[in-house]
Amino acid sequence: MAKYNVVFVLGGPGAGKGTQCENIVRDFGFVHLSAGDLLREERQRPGSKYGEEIEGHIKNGSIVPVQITCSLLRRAMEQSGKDRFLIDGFPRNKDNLDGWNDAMTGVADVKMVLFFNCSEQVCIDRCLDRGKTSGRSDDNLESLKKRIHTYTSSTMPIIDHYRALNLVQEMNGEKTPDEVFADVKKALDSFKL
Ligand code: UP5
Ligand code: MG
Repeated sequence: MAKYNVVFVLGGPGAGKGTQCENIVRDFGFVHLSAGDLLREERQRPGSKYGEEIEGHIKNGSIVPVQITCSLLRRAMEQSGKDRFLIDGFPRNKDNLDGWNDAMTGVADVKMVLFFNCSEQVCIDRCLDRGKTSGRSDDNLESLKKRIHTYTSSTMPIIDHYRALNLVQEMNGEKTPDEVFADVKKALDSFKL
């Protein structure tokens, strides 16, 4: 049996992944690891070799090479001392998926994928609204168009891959946060880890 159990949390930019992960942590006791947050921390870390490379990808809405992201995730998993994780915003493309499978098969079992489905316009409106205060270098229209393109062309096929494995629980991410969380609860209750 693998050491870790993992739920991947996917959806477009601003679909509500982070918001719902906070709710899940409160009620279900997972450790929340946002790949984007880990990359933003690594970007700021003095002495990091990857700072500029990470910032270039974030601004462009493109995807950081999996060796960087997966090693940040793995280290955070090991350092937590826990065994159940919500991995938010990863894997986003085939490189991510292959790198994860190479490094983590036998170490972590992917038990479920929570997918927050949200229209492009709602995603854009939410991120632009958040951009008024977030300080994120990618919450602007130019970056958002690229983020949406990457999501559609590279991340949707990963969701489809997990759908074919019957692991995807799809939520309508356009409902209110409380309504979305009610759906999340049903999905997690029906699937005992
Ligand atoms: N909000 C949330 N839910 C709402 C609801 N139901 N109704 C109304 N409003 C709602 O929410 C976004 C905003 O919407 C907030 O203001 C919230 O209050 C409101 P949030 O929960 O933050 O959405 P989330 O899906 O987490 O959006 P986020 O912008 O974080 O998603 P992204 O996937 O774009 O960002 P992430 O941080 O994961 O990645 C950023 C970049 O890092 C990527 O573009 C990429 O360049 C890089 N990256 C990698 O290269 N590899 C990785 O593995 C991960 C990231
Ligand atoms: Mg997020």
